[in-house]
Amino acid sequence: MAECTDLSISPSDPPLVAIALGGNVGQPRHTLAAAVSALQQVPEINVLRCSRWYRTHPLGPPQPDYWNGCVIATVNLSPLALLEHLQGIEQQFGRTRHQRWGPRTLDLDLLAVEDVVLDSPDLVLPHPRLAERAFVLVPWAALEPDLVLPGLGRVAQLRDALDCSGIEAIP
Ligand code: A4P
Ligand code: MG
Repeated sequence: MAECTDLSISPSDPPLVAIALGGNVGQPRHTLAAAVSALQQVPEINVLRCSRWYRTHPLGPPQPDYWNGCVIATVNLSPLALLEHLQGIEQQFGRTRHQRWGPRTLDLDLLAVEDVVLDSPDLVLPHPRLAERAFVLVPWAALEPDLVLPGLGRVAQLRDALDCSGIEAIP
């Protein structure tokens, strides 16, 4: 019988994940802080670090500026189960889906789960558009500049390849 010797992944060694937060409807300062609390209240999610918040020019149709940030956590859930929690929290904060890239109270995107590469109908990892998004990479690189993403490279290197002029840290 084959013996399993790879003990690198076990329930006591949950994977590190990065989650992007964004919103531009209502009171984003309050919503983003409350979303971090909601994440912390999920027993399987342990929030380790949260970036500061950034005011960012909107990508997509004309709409108000966004507030964006990033959270690093360990998570004892499958990536799909985590995505379901994120979508549940979005709904809790009144998120509705009218228009792609349109205004929203809260957007929680799963950026990466360790070095998992996934291409399923409901979940793509790393997040498929992260390398084009300065509003994602600026907060993330402040937390994990040296993280290497499969097929993409270092987070800070990805940030440095983009125009970050529309991103302003909120005091
Ligand atoms: N999905 C697949 N992979 C993932 C993943 N890794 N994380 C699927 C999250 N979701 C993932 O997402 C659409 C579907 O993608 C989900 O049903 C899920 O199964 P959504 O949140 O419903 O739609 P969305 O957010 O409108 O689409 P998308 O393409 O994720 O938009 P983005 O890229 O999030 O852009 N401007 C600024 N300044 N700041 C922003 O935060 N955000 C957007 C939305 C537009 N402009 C912005 C900002
Ligand atoms: Mg989204």
